[in-house]
Amino acid sequence: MAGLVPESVQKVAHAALGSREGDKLKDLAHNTKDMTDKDRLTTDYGVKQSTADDWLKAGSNDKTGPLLLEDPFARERIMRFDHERIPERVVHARGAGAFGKFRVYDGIDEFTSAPVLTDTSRETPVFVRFSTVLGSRGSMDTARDVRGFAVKFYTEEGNWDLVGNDIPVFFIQDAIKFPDVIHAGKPEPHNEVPQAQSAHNNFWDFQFNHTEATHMFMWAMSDRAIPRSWRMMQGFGVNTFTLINAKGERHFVKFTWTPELGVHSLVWDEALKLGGQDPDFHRKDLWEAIANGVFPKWKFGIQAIPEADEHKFDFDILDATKVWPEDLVPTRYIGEMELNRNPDEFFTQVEQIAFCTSHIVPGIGFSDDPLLQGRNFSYFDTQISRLGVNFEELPINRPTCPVMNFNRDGALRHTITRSTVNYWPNRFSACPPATAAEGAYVEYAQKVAGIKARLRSTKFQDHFSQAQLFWNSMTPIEKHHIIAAFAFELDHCEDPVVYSRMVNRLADIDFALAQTVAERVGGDVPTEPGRPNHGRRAPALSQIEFPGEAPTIKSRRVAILVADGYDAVAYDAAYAALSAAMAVPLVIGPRRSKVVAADGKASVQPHHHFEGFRSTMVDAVFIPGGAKAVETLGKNGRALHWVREAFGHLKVIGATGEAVGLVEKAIGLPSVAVSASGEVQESYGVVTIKELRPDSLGEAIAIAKGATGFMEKFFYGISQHRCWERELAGLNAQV
Ligand code: HDD
Repeated sequence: MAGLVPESVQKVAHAALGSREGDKLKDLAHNTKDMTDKDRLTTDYGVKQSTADDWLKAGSNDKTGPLLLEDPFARERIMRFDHERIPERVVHARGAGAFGKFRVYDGIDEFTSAPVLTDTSRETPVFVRFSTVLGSRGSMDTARDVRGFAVKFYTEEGNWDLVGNDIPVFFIQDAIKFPDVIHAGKPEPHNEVPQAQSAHNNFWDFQFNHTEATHMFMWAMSDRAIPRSWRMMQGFGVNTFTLINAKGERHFVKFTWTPELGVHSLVWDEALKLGGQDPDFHRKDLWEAIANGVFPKWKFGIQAIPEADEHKFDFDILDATKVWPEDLVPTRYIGEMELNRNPDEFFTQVEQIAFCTSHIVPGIGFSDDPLLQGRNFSYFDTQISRLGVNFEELPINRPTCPVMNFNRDGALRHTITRSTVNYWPNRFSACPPATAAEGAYVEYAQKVAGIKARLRSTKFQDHFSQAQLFWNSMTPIEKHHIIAAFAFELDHCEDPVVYSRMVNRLADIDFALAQTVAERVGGDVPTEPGRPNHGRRAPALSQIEFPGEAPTIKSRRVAILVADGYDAVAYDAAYAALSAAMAVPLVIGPRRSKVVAADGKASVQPHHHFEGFRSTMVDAVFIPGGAKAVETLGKNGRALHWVREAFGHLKVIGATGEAVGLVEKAIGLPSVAVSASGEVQESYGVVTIKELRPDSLGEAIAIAKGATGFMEKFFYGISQHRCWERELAGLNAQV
């Protein structure tokens, strides 16, 4: 029955069933039921029900009468409903995810014996959950926050959970501080305000009181904290792990995911508006991309340091508040992950998935990173409170390889293990421990020596060098955004102690940064730097300078604004070219019912109307000409706002014929040279031409710098995500 079971899900699922990727799908099939029109309503104990509408009553046709408690059907429905919720995650409550596959293409036998990272013929099924940290389960997707990036690899040797973030460092060095950093960031205890925001007194009070957080809060104020899409974020394991090879040699490693689509962010005003206009923006974005077959991909990279070199750096490589700069330890990309299947049911798959950093497979190990070791305790513990002690038995969590042991009982145990013994050793030699040759996890024989004390090594005490490195590595635009972010955040702190101390802390990073922010938010403007800036840079930290992949507009949403009398030839040409480039053209009109073209013959049914859908939800805007259409749009305040707001958010705007005048009217800036000349013209990301005809498109549209055609220039602009020159020139209208 069409629509009852999501089609996109079935399509990919069937394609994958014959492969190793399909192993998890086959496993899940044991617990998956499709609801069909052949099904009949039953109770949980299987008895068919005659109605879902009326509680059993003692009454008559004239008098309804009281409900009877004896009604088992009604009681079951209400009781089940009353208990539908489980505790939301104490952090990262808001999120969504998808299934996919991972394959290593450059096996790293020299570092590890883990087949998931060495066997290039293997496909490993994965489930990935993305999240925000601070907000509760119903909060908005676009809040300024760190994003979680948690990957469960269902390997043939057991589950490996790599539970990372989109920012490579963390606020604290030692796990014992986690409750403090989270309490300070979550809504304040007296009034539970604010929701999903770091812009409040307690968050910044904590940051000031913990100099170790300095590096991380710089990242959190950068554009990394307002991603355009989960598909356009990097992911980082953050902690230092180890890899052990077949010879028993150990390396320290950090893991990285880098997206095929480049690393891109929203602009802040847009993120704020989307929070209200489309709070599900990120989860819908992921779903839509997968449903449309534009599967997001990430390259998987490692940075490796031989055990013997552990102390060769001026930072401690086990300190999660530090990156390993690429000029010292380059990233080697060795594999690729693709997400290609949306979940069937949110609760049983996304809500019940349980990640544990302690879940690693042979060939991978922990390090003495004091944050990681605490995490290894916390995740297991939290799953017991969220899901119960048998959480690993839930379909989404259980491994695709055999599981057998003497763990027994507990709430909601449902594996039935047939055996007369439940202990080891036993007289039957049932279920003995495995040998190394059989693939047992054997701990690395690490030498441990020292005193028992609550200590942190000396190198953990440097809290500023890398905060400066990060700031120095930003482009002018990124610096501008960070300043604006501090100005916003500290403006929301009402306690002068909080904002004035924080402004002074900024002087430890950069004098000019501190001065500018102080002027905006109040507090004493610092008169001298807190400490000298070492001046070093690491360009790979900048998301604008980060070496990108080939430019693409795949999956970018492009609005085409129409009204009655639109130029159908330009519209058709643009629509076809966008679809061919795998972008998502969205037609927006004054109404959702049919809009007729200038020739009186062609027509289109818009996907949305100007009020219902906003410019914040698209990446670029195209307006075909047509005198009557443009006249209508020019009188429509919301349509004009659309163009002005898209311009203010630095989006590329394409206009042909009469529509060029509309753009001029909406943005009203003489410095943006707009003209409907015969030639293609481009000025600060506004691309114009007098007439767009299919023959002016060329055979294939090259998305490359320096291209000359109208569509090529428009596409290249979109592929660059935003027109930063517009912002640098101070031309973005304040919308
Ligand atoms: Fe954590 C969830 C990432 C430090 C304790 N964390 C959680 C999730 C992500 C991270 C992505 C969501 C997983 C999911 O989608 O279900 N956490 C990190 C990173 C950290 C980090 C990258 C620093 C390197 N976390 C951290 C510490 C502790 C925790 C230091 C405690 C000592 N984190 C938890 C938790 C959560 C969690 C309370 C809540 C829900 C869950 O585990 O499953 O145990």
